[in-house]
Amino acid sequence: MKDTQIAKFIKDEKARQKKVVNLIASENYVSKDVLEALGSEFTNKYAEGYPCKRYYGGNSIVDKVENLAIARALKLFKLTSDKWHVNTQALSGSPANLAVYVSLLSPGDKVMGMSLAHGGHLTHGHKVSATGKFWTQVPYGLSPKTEMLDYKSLSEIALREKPKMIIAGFTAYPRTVDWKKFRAIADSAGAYLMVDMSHIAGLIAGEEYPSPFPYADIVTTTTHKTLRGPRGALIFVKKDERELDKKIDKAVFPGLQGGPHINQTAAIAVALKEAQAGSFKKYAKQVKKNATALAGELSKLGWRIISGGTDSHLMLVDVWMGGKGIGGGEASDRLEKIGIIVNKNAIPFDTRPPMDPSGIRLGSAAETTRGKKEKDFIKIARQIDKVLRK
Ligand code: DSN
Repeated sequence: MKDTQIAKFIKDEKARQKKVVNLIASENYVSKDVLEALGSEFTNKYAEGYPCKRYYGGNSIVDKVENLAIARALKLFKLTSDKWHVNTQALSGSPANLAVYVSLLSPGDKVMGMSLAHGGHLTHGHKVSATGKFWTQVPYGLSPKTEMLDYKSLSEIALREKPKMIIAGFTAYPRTVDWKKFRAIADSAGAYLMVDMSHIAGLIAGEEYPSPFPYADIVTTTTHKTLRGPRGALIFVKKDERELDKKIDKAVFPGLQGGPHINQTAAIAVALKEAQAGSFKKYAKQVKKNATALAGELSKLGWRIISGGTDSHLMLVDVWMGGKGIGGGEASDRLEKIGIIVNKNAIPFDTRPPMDPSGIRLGSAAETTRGKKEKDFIKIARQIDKVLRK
């Protein structure tokens, strides 16, 4: 590369990534093939529109790429094109979710989503997000007793508020979600059910987490977390007489975006193929085993794990422990000093501010990609314990 400044930054970042222990639950390490596709000549191409319906010439190869990405996405999640449609063009998770709002709802409609403080995402209707400014969030949270989803209370909220859409799927909820119960709740309120499976997509692909597809109307996902692809998103839409698929496509383009990033689509296609391999199944299994080992050891060492454990790749650790410990901000800083990268995170019913909450969120996906096993995660837990003790 001729640009020596950027070349140096790339080299430095590569070295940093190699050196640290990465426990950011939403990050992962992609393959060389994914990087190659992302850095390919497809970045030069404008492709506004959809396969065989483009506004620019020269898209015959691009069409093949997008069609292949769609076919691989369907295959990975055991879907067929007569029942499900896939849009591969949303640039990342937030625009994908916004496209769902724009296509299914009218401004001001009620959307029932988990509050950010309990593990929902900004785009599930939080007031600082466009989704909370133009639509009305009906928030739900976790049970104060179990710190888990309480479907009875969800059902009561849904029946009382009659939201037009219910969102299931979270950024900081470690437990298994009962999609079937969400479907029943959505039906009782006459609401669409949207599942945001961004965090757990790789676990679902590896059959380590229940699939939401038998129950959801729409499933969105980012492609760069447990799925281990490039940054990007997919929107899966159930095909039926409501023709939601056509609405979603229109909302993405021309509603919210111009030309898709076909280099990104090509890289997503590569990742989707990688995720079909037997080795990815093993990976997903190990991700869960490693998270269980990390949570188990931290718990043994006296740290409070929110909800008592994890059924996925992530966990929330209460490092404040009602004043006996330290804040999440300080915890994250202390850990970074010894090369362990985490993010500070609110815990349910947190009494501390978002910039220095009571918890940290830990995930096992990235370090599992680097080959770490349970014994390594037990060692990491012991390092964390040593550094976080007051
Ligand atoms: N920032 C992502 C996460 O860490 O979960 C969600 O957008």
